[in-house]
Amino acid sequence: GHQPAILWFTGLSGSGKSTIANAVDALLHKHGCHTYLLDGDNVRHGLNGDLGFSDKDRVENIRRIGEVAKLFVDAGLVVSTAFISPFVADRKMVREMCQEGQFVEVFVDTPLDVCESRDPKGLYKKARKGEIRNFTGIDSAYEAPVQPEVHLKTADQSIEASAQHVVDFLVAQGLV
Ligand code: GGZ
Repeated sequence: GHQPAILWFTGLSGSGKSTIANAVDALLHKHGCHTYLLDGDNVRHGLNGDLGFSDKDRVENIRRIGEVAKLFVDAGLVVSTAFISPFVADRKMVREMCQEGQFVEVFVDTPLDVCESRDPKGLYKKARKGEIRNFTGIDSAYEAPVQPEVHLKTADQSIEASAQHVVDFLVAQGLV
C-alpha cells in the first residue's frame, strides 16, 4: 500500500525535471503505486493552453496545477508534477492545500550554465538574443527552494540515481 502524495518537482528549463519525474513515476509504478504525472505536455497544451509566461500567468498555471494535483491526491494517487514553478509563494500555496507530509518538494538543482549548455530546444539561445522575453533564469526570476524535502544535485548523479533518491525518501517517510 501507499499514501497519496504530491511530488512537486521544481527547477529551471532543461534541469531534468520531466526526465527525473518520469523515471520516479516508472519506479513507483513498479512498486505497485497508483501514479499520475502532470507536465507541460499534458497541461500547458490543454487545461492551461490559455496561459503564457508572464508572472501573472505562471501564478495561475501553478494554481491550477496545484488544484488538479490535489484532485489526484483525493483519489489516492501519488502524483508527480514537473513545472518550473519559479516562485516560492506559489509552491507554498500548494503545500498549504495539502495535509502534513503529503507535499514533497523536489528541487532539481541544475546550475543555469549547465541547463543553458544543454539547451535542447534552443530556447536559451533565443532568450539571450531577446527573441523570447521573460525566460526563467535569463530575464525572469527563479526562486530556489530553501528547505526542499529532496534536493537533487544533478551534476553529481545520474537520472537513475536521482530518481532512486526520491523513491528512497518516500520509503523512509513511509509514503510508499
Ligand atoms: C520559461 C519557457 C518560456 C519562458 C517557453 N520561460 O524546456 P521546456 O520549454 O520544455 O520547459 C519550459 C516550459 C516551462 O513551462 P512551465 O509551465 O514549467 O513554467 S512555469 O512553471 O514557470 O509556469 C520551456 C517552455 O515552457 N518555455 N517560454 N519564457 N520556460
